[in-house]
Amino acid sequence: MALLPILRYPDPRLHTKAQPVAKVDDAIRTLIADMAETMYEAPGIGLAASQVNVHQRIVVIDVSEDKSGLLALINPEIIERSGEQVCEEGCLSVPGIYDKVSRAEKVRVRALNQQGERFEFDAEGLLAVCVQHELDHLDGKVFVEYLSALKQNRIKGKLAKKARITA
Ligand code: GNR
Ligand code: NI
Repeated sequence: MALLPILRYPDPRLHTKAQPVAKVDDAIRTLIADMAETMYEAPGIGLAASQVNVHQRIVVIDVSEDKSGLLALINPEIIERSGEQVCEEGCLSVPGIYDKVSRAEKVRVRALNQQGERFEFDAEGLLAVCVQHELDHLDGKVFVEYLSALKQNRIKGKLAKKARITA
């Protein structure tokens, strides 16, 4: 097991479009275990491979309170969406910044599991938000891009200042 470094916005590598996983093998399963460890340690409720500079379509999610609900999704797709909800979002790649984003209330997701088998599930509420947030990462999109240009510039300024202090 290993903790992986998380890219910080506005790192341009966060805008890379991830490629589909061609074969679910031990290297992919090891990456998923390391991503889960990194997510729990952060702590966060989701992590996309893009955030650890691996540009393959893999995400881990756990919205449970006791680490009992790990979901690993390979090549995930949203095949149905309905309704609307506004949630205060945060992101491990944009530490300390929280703002409201409007998303679908319910989604149906199709993905491969760690055995390479296709499965589908319905998500709503926070799980649906997290799925949409993570799939955006795989397409190179960070939640702050839904905010106004003014807010995005303020966030870039804040994070740059923080990076200078921590460096
Ligand atoms: O830990 C996280 N919390 C969160 C809260 C509201 C909406 C989305 C998220 S995802 C985030 C982890 C992360 O950055 N995943 O990409
Ligand atoms: Ni995120």
